[in-house]
Amino acid sequence: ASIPEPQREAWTKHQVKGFTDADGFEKEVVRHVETSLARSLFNCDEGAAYSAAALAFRDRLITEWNKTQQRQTFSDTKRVYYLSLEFLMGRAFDNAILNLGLKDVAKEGLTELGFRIEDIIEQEHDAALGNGGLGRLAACFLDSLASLDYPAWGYGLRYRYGIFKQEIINGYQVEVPDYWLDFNPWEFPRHDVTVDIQFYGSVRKSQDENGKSVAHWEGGEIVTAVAYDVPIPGYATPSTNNLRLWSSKASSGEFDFQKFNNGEYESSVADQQRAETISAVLYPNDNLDRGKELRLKQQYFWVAASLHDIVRRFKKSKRQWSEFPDQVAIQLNDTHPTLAIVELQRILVDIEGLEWDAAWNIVTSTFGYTNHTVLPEALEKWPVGLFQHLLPRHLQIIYDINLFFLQSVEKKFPGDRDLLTRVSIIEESQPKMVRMAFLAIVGSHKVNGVAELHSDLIQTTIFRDFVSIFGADKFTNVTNGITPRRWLHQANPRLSELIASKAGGHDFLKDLTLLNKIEEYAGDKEFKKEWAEIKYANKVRLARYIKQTLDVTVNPAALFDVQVKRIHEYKRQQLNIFGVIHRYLTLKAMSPEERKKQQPRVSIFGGKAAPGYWMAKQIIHLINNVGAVVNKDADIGDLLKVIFLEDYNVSKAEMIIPASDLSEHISTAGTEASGTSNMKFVLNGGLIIGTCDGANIEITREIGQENIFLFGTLSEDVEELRHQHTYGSHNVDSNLTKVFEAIQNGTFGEPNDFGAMVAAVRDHGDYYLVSDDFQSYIDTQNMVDTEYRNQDEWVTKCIRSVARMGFFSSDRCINEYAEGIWNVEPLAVKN
Ligand code: T68
Repeated sequence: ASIPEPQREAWTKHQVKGFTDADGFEKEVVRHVETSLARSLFNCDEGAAYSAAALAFRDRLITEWNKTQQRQTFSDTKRVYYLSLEFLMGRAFDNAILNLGLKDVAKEGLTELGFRIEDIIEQEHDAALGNGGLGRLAACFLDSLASLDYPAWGYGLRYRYGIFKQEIINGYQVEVPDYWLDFNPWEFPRHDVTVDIQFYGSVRKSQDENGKSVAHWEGGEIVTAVAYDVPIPGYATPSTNNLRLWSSKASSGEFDFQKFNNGEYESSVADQQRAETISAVLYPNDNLDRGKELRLKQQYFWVAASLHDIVRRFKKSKRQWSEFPDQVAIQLNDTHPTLAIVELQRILVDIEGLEWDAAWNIVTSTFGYTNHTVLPEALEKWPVGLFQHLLPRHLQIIYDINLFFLQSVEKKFPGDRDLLTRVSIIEESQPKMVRMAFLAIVGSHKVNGVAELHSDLIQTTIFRDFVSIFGADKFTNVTNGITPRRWLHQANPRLSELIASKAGGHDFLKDLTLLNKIEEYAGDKEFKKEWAEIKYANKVRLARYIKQTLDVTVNPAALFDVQVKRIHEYKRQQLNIFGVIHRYLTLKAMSPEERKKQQPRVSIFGGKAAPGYWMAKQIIHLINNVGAVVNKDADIGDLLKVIFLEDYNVSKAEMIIPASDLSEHISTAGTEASGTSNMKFVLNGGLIIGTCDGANIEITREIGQENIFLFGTLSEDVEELRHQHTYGSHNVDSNLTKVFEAIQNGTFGEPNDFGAMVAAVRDHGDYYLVSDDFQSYIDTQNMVDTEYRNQDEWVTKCIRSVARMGFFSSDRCINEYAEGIWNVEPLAVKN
């Protein structure tokens, strides 16, 4: 309903312009304090100042957001929809200020109002709707999509509780719920944008006037999805995209009214609570599928609401259905949204009345699927019985998709029964299971891995048969990237300025390959001095934080060795802590004179364990116990400190990463699909110790092997070694044996606590090859010590590495998706 022409004058006259200077910003902050918050200068604490400043910037974003959406609607071009169950956004305030180019304005304004901008930024609660790399990748992609002016929407779930907060109590992880919605100025509830989502019920078949069979999904229950919109500002562009998150609530159908009127008040409230449960909590597992019914409900709820929204928008254009793939590209972030394939086929066939084949053509041209793991325990499978119960019509459609698919396979490879069994979307197990990755492959036109090694591995192992069936062209690689706005400009402002001073301004933040301009300063004395000063200052800040939170004093001049990521056996934090124990034992065995010659080190760990992952929790416990012993050992002093930072999250990453000298990316080769923090650490002037895994390989190619510390078994040798462990003899490395002896004689607390960790290596086949890689890990760490002593050469290596990191921008990555998978173009902004 738009305003008639004669009345538009008043609208134009009062159009919101938005502040551009400190004075204008201050005026808006004061207005929000006095009206939105109903407070005054007499009771404005930092929390209130944050709220008001955030509201002021939100207003700024919204005017641009509105214009961007209008521009996209009028231009009628193809849009990208990024479906992800996780968006690990972190804080929005600082990011909004920087992307709008108003940091100086905000700083000056807040100072004049009596606050320090750093303190105000710290008030914000992280938006933590994700577990780890997969969720953070989605957040970096949104930043790049907006910054590059692509017409794109994210679709996700508005969890009431994000990833749990981690507390460490007596060395153990304790989980605390993360209720984050008390005050969230970054979301706009759209109570008028709702979709009713059906669950359960049954399917009735009828015949239409032409004798065609039509399916009717009837009965069951309805839950309503409500849209919440989050503006996503691009950097140095007015483009502001939308992230739409769905929240569940009870449907307000007649049903509930009746109950209410009949006096069944309690049961009506119970219905409401049950409905709200769907979007209540993020599942806290990364790289693990636990097959819970509520998870499948979340997936369908979110996918069905999103598709309804997308289809509704398409229908407004009055185009033919065959043009759908010209208007819409949908990317599936892992298999979690795979039901979207089935849901679109259902909409087209059951509701819009298209023929199966015509519909299926549209579906497969629309979707792309990104795989993030080869770990078997992470590949999603759902029991057929659960589907039958929850989504009876979808199960029928899956069976039909599978039937036609298997028929095409039989035609191409006649008589190969084994092949049919291997590739069937339905696994003929007890109970039968739906294999979601296979469904995603069959229903998409492109399948990609997230780094070269990973993309090769999926094509030669888990999806090999599909390469012979569909041809190699369907499979591709898009190596992950990160946004330099958050991970350099925001997290490390001083380094960003220093680079800008030599790279011809801040253009490198839009075209990261321009970093190569700093390479000529890798030997420049003055530049190196400033570079080293910035690193030192970042380490001082982290040291201060460690003192405040853990009451441990660390020397900022020591080598800061950091491993921060989700705790997982495949990521091998156990290898790291065993290495630390070996270092401790070695130092203890030295004479005081010898010790004086050693390189001081601070080993810093951080990361959450999934609440049900017992072994990961034991690893955290061991790290903390080792710290408790080592950190108070007077023989050791500054030579070694062991720190476990509580509750690692995005905003802590922004402080930790710029303070690292060395970071660890030491997964068993072939297990880490890509890794993205490896890129963040190098971009911030830290070096890497790592295995030949994931994106480490391409980082090495870009920065040069002289600038990275690689060690360990190669991916192609892993299988053979595992086979030997199981069927041959398995001798544990002798240095590792000494580490185990120290653990077992009680040096680090109750030995029984760590029995299973030791046994996993010694007695149960050492699946992750910790023993095989131990000696080369230790040797490589010793090389690090030696090289770190030559600070001059070390700093040069860091500068050269940063200069060569241009490839790892998520902008490059998004452009590859746009060209190779989505076939979409940016929508230029005319002024
Ligand atoms: C990560 N995957 C990969 N999964 O482990 C990492 N899993 O190598 C890669 O860089 C990153 O994805 C981005 O491609 C995850 O983070 C999960 O968090 C996850 C969540 C739910 C279920 C399964």
